[in-house]
Amino acid sequence: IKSFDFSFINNLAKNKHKKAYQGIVQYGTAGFRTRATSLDHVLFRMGLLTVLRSQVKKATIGLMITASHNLEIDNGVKVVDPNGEMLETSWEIIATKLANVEDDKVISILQEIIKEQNIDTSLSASVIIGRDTRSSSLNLSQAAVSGIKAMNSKFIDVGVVTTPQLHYFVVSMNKNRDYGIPALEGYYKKISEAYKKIIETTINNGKYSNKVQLDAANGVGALAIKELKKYLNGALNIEIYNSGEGQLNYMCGADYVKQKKISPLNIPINPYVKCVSIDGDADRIVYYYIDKYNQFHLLDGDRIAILVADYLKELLQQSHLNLQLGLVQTAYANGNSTVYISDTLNIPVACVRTGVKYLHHKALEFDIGVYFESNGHGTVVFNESAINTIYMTANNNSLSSIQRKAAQTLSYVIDVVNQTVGDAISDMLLVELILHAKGWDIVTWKKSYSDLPNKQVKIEVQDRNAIITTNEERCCIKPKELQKEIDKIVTKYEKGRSFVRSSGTEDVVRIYVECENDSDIDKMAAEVSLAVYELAGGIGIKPII
Ligand code: G16
Repeated sequence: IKSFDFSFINNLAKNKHKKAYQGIVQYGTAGFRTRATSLDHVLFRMGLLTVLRSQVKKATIGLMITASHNLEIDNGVKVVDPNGEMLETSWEIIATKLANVEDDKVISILQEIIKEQNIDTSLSASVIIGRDTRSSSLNLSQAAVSGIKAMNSKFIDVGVVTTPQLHYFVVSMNKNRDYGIPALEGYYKKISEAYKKIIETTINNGKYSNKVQLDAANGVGALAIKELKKYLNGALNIEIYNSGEGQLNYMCGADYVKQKKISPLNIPINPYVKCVSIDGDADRIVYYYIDKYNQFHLLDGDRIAILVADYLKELLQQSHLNLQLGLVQTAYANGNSTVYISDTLNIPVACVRTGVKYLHHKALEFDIGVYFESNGHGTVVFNESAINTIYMTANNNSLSSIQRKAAQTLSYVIDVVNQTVGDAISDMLLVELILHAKGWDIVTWKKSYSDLPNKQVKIEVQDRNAIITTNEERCCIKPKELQKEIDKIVTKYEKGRSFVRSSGTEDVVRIYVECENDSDIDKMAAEVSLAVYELAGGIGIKPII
């Protein structure tokens, strides 16, 4: 093994970046995520690891410091693979091992990884690192840089960016600019130019209004949206709220709005005004509005997915393109949304476990794969041959103008979309251009189908790993008696469905329930919560039925 100064790395691991936290940290749904104060050694070690990953993949690897929807006190890191995907699962295990060993074992684990993965350590490596606006993020990024430098690797620190922007950087660095120019300017130009082109070519926009009230969760998305507005040049009228003056994700942001089904703090309550909330690192988005009776209406990831898939299907039909379109959801998707997609839209729909990494991979099986979690995390992926076919059709003068125009629009949609991962900003542009094309206001959009009443709650347990699920998380196999109990509860309610799973980003068990009658939903949620509390080692206040 050549080129690394292991005694120098060892010294850093044992002194400057020694473990300050003795508990286990796990690479969860979206990387490591826990209290920011426990993470310095994890970031240092992820700096070391990403250099090795870069040597294995012979490509640039990304490192994003964020705890996304979690509160300010937490932080975390997401590792981004060369194609903009989340870190490969087999390396999550390696990352967890490296993050948890004692300080004096760091070098031996590094050497083990190098041997097992057969890494040529003389190869040059490159890591790109970004961070969100949390007060802990700068120090943590410096810990990661310390690890990267100790491995003599090149790195680029792009500073404060959204998670999807970091993914964009990784892909554009690795794809030799085919995907985009690896600079923030390239990102904004790409999505805004394509957006403006589509808007300009649609004449009749019916009930559509280009005004959006946006809750930026007091996070990095506020900075990005302010920047985007310069490039949009008035093509979308975005009013930004929660732009950094308050606490990050506190009573605001996409997760809060989705879970609580209420408006966030500080957003003006004007009936029928289109509102959106994004989360702390701007990779999730939900829409909502208040009606004249002050009732709250949510349009979440399920509805965004349906809107997008329906629009793409229309464009494929108009352009006579025979490309396979499919949609991917998780168990959280509302039962009525799944029925609507398969029975009304006639689009194949697949279900995978929670985590965009799983949805992304499944979506790649289609020529055009739309994936969204109901929490608003998702995007569209187009495979290479679909992209080529679309471009060829758009430029084929022997075809009808309708055919060509639809293909042309599709080609712009490809550029609006950040295909690397769910991106609240590019998703918002996508939704807006579709609403504009259809001439819809938010109420018309909401009317396309009705959701089943549903609720999500969280329960604290002694050990969240006590819950083990199968069948894309729809069935709990451990603790043994829990699924039987859930089955008993759901049969009492018309169209009842429920599942439980341990969160990979918070120290809780998540519970989802849905049924036909709104009046039953709280009782059903309480019953399942109690079953989890009693059978899975609940702590804190016991749920009351
Ligand atoms: C992350 C993942 C999402 C997942 C969410 C919640 O989002 O990227 O795919 O839905 O966590 O995961 P869990 O239910 O396991 O806590 P984010 O926006 O927090 O990075």
